[in-house]
Amino acid sequence: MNKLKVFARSLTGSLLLLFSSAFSSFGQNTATLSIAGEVATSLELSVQDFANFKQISHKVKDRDGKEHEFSGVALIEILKKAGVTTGSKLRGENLTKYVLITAADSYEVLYSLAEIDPEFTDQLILIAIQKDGQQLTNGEGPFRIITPNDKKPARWIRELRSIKVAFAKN
Ligand SMILES: Nc1nc2c(c(=O)[nH]1)N[C@H]1C(S)=C(S)[C@@H](COP(=O)(O)O)O[C@H]1N2
Ligand SMILES: [Mo]
Repeated sequence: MNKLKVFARSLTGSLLLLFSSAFSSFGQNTATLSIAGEVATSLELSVQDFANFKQISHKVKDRDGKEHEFSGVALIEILKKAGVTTGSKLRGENLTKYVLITAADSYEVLYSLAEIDPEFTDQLILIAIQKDGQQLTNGEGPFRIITPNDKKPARWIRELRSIKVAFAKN
């Protein structure tokens, strides 16, 4: 084989590699989730980071009555990791803190800390990363809140990107 042929071959090989890696990541949403505000440590979490937390699955019915199993990590676990005032610290003025959750489309929803803390409630607020065993796709993921206890899914925020903890009072 002459040198030109070898060169052409390796060039084709690297181009193929380049395209295949570009296409395999195509459609895969690598957006991260930030946790900031009234926290001890701000966090920036990827889907991969979620493997470091306790995994929870929950079956819910969507608006058409179809059942789906969502899996991920409880919101409280992420807040604890960021050092938010939960448990015995959730008293006094800390009870005026809220969690503002913002999505890629600027949709926002709010929960009070007491609504999330297991010393106040048994309800689950899940940050799902999978639906029926598959990673959440664009338009829904990579992160979505699931609050099974809410009678309507308006706070089941899709594509959440940021969680901000703040004081409601001045
Ligand atoms: N990011 C984002 N999440 C959102 C909304 C939205 O507009 N943007 N709409 C909410 C409302 S009002 C409803 S009823 C549900 C609908 O969920 P579905 O699209 O899975 O049926 O998503 C909620 N999550
Ligand atoms: Mo809605």
